[in-house]
Amino acid sequence: MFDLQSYLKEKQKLVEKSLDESLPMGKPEKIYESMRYSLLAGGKRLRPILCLATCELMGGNDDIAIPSACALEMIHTMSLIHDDLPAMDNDDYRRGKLTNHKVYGEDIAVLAGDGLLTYAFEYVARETKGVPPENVLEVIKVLTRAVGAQGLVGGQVMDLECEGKTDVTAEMLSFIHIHKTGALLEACVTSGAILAGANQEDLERLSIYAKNIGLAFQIIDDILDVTATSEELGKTAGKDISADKATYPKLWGLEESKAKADELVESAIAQLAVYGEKAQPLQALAEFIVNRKN
Ligand code: GRG
Repeated sequence: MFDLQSYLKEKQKLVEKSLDESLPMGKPEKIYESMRYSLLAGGKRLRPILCLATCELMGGNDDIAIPSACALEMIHTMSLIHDDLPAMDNDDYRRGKLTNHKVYGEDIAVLAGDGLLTYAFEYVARETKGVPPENVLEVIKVLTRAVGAQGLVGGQVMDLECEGKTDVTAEMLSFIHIHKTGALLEACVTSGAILAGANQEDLERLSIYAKNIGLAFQIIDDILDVTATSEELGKTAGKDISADKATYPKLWGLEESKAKADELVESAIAQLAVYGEKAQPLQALAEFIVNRKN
């Protein structure tokens, strides 16, 4: 019987250690402190773990995937730092700690995000070992696509544009979620597969898995914003309502939103059937996404 809790614990330990080593202090100290403050602030480390799990499923190992796994967490962390800025969502808490700009000031927080984003790509290019260079290049392509206007940036802009609007449609909401959250989660899965040398058929199957869990992840995020406490979330709960955000619970209600997330996870898991028992970690991670409490 696959034990997700011990799997997560083991992989989280590896990710924490690798992240700590990936970004040693440098000069000027203030920027390194600020980057490390957010990068090492905890979090579920779901993105790096998805990359490691997919790489393993496709016949690779942690050693070849860990630089990309760390880079994915650097990119995710930068997006959280910028998302929390007063010009964006204006949050005081993240991962149970004061947000980066609350500790280091807005100027340094912007730069810490920029520093983490650029370093992520240096880190993949510099540290990936035992993978053909064309596959490393492909991973960099996948990551850049997930970050830019075709991914996180585009999703965030649409999110900002929809704030306070009463006529947001399901299509607009899906656009936000697919780009703002789904694109990076998809990149976690596909980069892990590419590093292991997966073929086109596997890549397409795993992309569908990832697209489904990506959307489910953000639906659950929206639900938790309504149902969980700030202590459970490590950030201010109820923020979507106070900021008049476009969310699934707002459009469909809580129950239908949860049903949609369950349906998406079921479709994701269906893609894994061909891999049998080997896919247990990816299956359990998909289930974790809808059952999580933060
Ligand atoms: C990428 C250049 C560039 C700019 C950033 C601010 C921004 C553009 C995009 C926002 C992206 C964002 C914050 C999306 C929300 C994703 C999300 C659901 C985050 C929560 O993820 P968890 O629950 O958090 O995995 P932990 O703390 O566990 O890692």
